[in-house]
Amino acid sequence: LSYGARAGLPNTHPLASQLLKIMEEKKTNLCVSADVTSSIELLEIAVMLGPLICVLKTHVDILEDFTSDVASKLKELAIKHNFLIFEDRKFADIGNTVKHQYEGGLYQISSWARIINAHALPGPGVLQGLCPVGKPLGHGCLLIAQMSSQGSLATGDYTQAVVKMAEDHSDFVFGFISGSKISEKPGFVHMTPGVQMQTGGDGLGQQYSSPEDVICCKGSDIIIVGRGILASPDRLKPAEEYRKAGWEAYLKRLTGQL
Ligand code: UP6
Repeated sequence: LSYGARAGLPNTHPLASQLLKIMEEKKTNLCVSADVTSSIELLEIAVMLGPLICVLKTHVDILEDFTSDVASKLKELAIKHNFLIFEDRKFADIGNTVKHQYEGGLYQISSWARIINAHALPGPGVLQGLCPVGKPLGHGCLLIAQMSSQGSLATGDYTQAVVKMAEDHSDFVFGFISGSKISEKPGFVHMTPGVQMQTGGDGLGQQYSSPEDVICCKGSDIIIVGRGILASPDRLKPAEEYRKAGWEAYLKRLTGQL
């Protein structure tokens, strides 16, 4: 099924629907991972790459100079360029703690990030803490079902248990962080990190697959690319190359030329 067709299915979460529509309209399944330490640089990335991406992923706690003004500007850019903001916070604590981490503290993540993610490790309590904060705001959560890092313990039965937890909480969970498609339910969106044109690793456990492999062979929906784009002095050119590679891999999958 095309992204657009999946957006219109009755069981698709409204946020997944919005995301799939953006992907179809902008012809992009690229999420840029804006792993920078300066707020100005983060905003520059959003301005420059906004038109090419469906999602901008942040790690707000690596910024050295975060203010609520940065979050407001990021929100404006997300509206202007039609992308969603994903704070890659990887919540992994008891419900009461993650609730505070999501809505409070220095970052007030729930006031600006449409998408967050969580580990399923603590059990459903992690979602019971996050959901009452995010759901009324129309936000959604991805569960981390697999990781790209070498030796990850999120495999096999664990991954299957995560799929079950997502299905049981599909009013708030709309997809997964995973290396491949792990649920047959077309409303769930799969996002995959560890993507570069050059496969290999980074010497710190990261392992890379190509856009073609991730989208076409493994059946994921969105490629998450950080250093593959950020390491280049001219970020626009590699971003467009990744957008094109991801989109062509999707078209190839759709037309069955595997
Ligand atoms: N990320 C992974 N692997 C996972 C989950 N998340 O790499 O299993 C995140 C990292 C980083 C980005 O925290 O922000 O995706 C990947 O960046 P890179 O493309 O520069 O390796």
